[in-house]
Amino acid sequence: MNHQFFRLNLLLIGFVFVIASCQKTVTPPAPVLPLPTDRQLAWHEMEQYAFVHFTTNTFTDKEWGFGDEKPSIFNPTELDVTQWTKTIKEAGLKGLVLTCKHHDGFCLWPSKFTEHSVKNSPYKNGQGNIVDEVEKACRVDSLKFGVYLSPWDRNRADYGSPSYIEYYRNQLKELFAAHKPVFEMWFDGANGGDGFYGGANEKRKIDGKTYYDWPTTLNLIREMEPNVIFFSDAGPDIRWCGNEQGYVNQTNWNTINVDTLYAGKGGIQELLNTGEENGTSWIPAEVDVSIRPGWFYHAKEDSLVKTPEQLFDIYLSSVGRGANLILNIPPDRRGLIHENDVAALQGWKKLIDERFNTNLALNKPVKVSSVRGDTPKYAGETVTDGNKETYWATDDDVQTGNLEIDLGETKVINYVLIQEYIRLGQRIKNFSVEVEKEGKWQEVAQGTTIGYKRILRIDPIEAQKVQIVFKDSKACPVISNVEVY
Ligand code: FUL
Repeated sequence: MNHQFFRLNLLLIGFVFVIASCQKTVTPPAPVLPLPTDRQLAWHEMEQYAFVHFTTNTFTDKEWGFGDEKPSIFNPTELDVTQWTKTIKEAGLKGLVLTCKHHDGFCLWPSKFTEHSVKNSPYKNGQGNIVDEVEKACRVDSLKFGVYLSPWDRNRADYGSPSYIEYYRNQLKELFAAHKPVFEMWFDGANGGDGFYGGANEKRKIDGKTYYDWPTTLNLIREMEPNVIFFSDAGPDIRWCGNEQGYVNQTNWNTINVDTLYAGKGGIQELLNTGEENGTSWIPAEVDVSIRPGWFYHAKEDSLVKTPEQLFDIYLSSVGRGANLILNIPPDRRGLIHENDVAALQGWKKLIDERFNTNLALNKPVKVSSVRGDTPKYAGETVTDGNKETYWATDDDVQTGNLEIDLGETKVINYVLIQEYIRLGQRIKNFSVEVEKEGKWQEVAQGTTIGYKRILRIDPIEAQKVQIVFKDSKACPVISNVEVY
């Protein structure tokens, strides 16, 4: 009897042990700091949106208005903001940032703090409000709306003195009270010195670091719009990519040291272009580039609109390198996006749709070098399940590894897309893409960082199996998605 009881007990203990080990909880990888905020994550997911430059420059054929332009010259005769938003939406862009005021100081809304605005222009006999019209059209087309308000103002007599800062803040308050939500606020660092300045016609120098007292201004806006993303050369939410040609470096860290940025040391543009592996802040890059040579519309540039193929290259060197793209599309003097620009955008969208039409890796089996805690939660198939919230990870002490995807049949491969689960930080430093040829692995592409998204173009090659080899990482790899086209 005793003996039997002992055996029963043993059985029970064994059973409990089996159950416990089946349910063993494997902790998620520890985050690699710094991490993106929720609003930065939402911004990453937008990937691409439009910039719209429109002001008196459109009518004077200038890029930087001096500030002495008469509001009477601002006369778009066929302005139709719904044509802008329709074009932008159909191009696959997710938002629109409008130059509510550029360096010339002319306001596209009837600001109560200045006479230098649409209210003194022939547009709608001074009754128009282009900021409002654009914002409303964005809502109709489900585009997010963003604001550009140039800190440098070549029209204002008091530019350079404390009263201008009050003026600037009043305008921000005016804009943010009237328009909600605003997804991005673009602070332009340009400050060329000379200007009209209420008739002074002189050069004015300000100390960009102290004059604007940015912390106070940003707090003020943040209180009105908690989720707004601030763009400037140095962040705080997103950074300039260091050029206006349409690319970030192949190595693109979302992390950077704010100290280095503000110190304004030599090589700052290069630094902005790459970020810093051990940067202490998450400040990802935004690539700003115009569809034309200039930021504003000039008839002489009608033949110089970027081709769909050029725009596609820009897509790969911005979104395809883990940055976001803000593509400028400037309306013409009629107040419409020119036919050539519309055609280029349509062609570009067609290329993207064609080239990324069928994800050959979707729901395909994945063999991996190892799985975190040997649990299905972190298995290889998480990268082909079409769900960005699930991810493959290895144990903490494993910082290399590979994912092998079987496409099921031989296909021509042109692009490989990889995403890190950046909610846990950016990790990968070095990787390669290989395809199986006659039983041997052949390297077809190699890369450094991944971040939110990395797209590699490869010379078209036929293969059934593709593998990604992670060679170096700041911590265990955490990969949420792989697509093959
Ligand atoms: C620059 C400005 O000076 C250009 O005119 C344009 O607005 C561009 C986006 O930023 O700093």
